Amino acid sequence: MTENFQFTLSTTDGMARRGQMDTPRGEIRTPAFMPVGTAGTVKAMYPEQVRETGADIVLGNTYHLMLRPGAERVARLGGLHQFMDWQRPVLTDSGGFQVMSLAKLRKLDENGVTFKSHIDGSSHSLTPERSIEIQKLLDSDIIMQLDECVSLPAEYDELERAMELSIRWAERSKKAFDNAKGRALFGIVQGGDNAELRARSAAGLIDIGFDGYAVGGLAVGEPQEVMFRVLDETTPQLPSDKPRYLMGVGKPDDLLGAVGRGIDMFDCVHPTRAGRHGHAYTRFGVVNLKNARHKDDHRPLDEASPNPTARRFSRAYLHHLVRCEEMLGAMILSQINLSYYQELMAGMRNAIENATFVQYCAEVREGWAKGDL
Ligand code: PRF
Repeated sequence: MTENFQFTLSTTDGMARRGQMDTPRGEIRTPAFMPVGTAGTVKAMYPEQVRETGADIVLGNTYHLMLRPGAERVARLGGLHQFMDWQRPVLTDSGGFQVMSLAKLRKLDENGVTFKSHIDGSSHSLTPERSIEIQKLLDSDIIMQLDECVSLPAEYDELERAMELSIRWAERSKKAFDNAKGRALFGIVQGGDNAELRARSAAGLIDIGFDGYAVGGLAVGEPQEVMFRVLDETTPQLPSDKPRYLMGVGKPDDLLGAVGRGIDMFDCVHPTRAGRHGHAYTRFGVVNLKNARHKDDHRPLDEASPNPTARRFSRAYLHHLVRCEEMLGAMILSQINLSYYQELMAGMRNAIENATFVQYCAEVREGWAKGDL
């Protein structure tokens, strides 16, 4: 354990990196996948189950928690870790991205964003300073700057305006953060699908100086090959001694491709959301348990899985739970998907250590290509 946030890079294999973040609340092995715990819960999972899947850190959301139950209330109740009883590190997103995708009547200007809550229509505002204040009240370990994410495709002028605004907000965020002891502050690179804007964004953030650098503004409507091209152009612009976080990504194949392009951290609702919709991730790809072909299938999802839950229940039973919209179906499939994601991250970390990353990715993709059944 350490008093301060620290990132150590231990090995590289091509562009792929194996490292570790040390925080007062524990270590985070990288490449890392962070399950999303939007409202102070990784949906349908007990905190100890989240840990058992292999997660070192979870993500929380400024936007949701400021509206309900309120940041000041969480602080009075002892902070987010105490509130949800997850004692390991938490990263919180800054709120801007969620305002843009969820809130009503949004208005964005130089100072920040004002919006009406999607829950009760009440008015709120979020500035770079208030976002940092909320994330401190939540007692977040890794704090994100407020930024503006533009969905793709977009015009150059719009991407440039949002990127430059995000740099000015980065500067204000850094000032408000004020080197809070034991916590980290990450800047967010914007610039859409434009290499020159991405380079200017990275340079502006590096000038200000952050504990880590996120790549935002991807997985917002562009094809995977565009996202990969932007990563090829962007990660070489970032300091090699700081963690790099690709926000809101992704599916298993995105994770392999992004780690191979120098990304260290990910978060995504996909594994838990897909689970709640009856989709299971296995070594042989995605299984849609809603499908009638599973009705009489007594076999488990994967009899050779290292995850006991994936060996335990028959496909017929999982199909039944999903068809009946039983809560246990969502619980089991969320556990299975998060376990699969963490297996994949552990496999990549191990492969980087052994300098077999490319080979590992090929083997994993071969399994997916075989398909289920
Ligand atoms: N900015 C922030 N959060 C995000 C994104 C972003 O660009 C994305 C984009 N994939 C997901 N979450 N602050």
